[in-house]
Amino acid sequence: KKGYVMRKCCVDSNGKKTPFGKRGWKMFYCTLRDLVLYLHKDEHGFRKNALSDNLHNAIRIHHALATKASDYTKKQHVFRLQTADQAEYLFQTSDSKELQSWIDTINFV
Ligand code: I3P
Repeated sequence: KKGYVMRKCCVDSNGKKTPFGKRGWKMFYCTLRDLVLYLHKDEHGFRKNALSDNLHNAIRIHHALATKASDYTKKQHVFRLQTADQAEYLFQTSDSKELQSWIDTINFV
């Protein structure tokens, strides 16, 4: 699965709240492959910058859980991703169909 999403970091992989200044929403072109969610700047950049992209913006989704973020009311079509290493992210998708599709893809790969 692939597509544009907005991402917000909430909790870092050390289990601590993401520091102020790093909790903004950022757009990425997201691809899911081999239990890793790769966040690229855009759909072209990810070939050229594959290595640096992958090092900095890869989220391992083995034993991760995606759930609708119904408690987050500032934006629509948002899901929460909790990873095995305690990190937590919010992802905004384009519509309710995409929301469910990302959740199912992440949870049932
Ligand atoms: C964050 C940015 C986010 C906001 C977050 C801010 O600032 O304004 O949009 O989250 O609020 O910290 P920065 O870009 O400097 O990191 P919301 O959109 O959810 O309000 P937060 O501190 O409550 O997470």
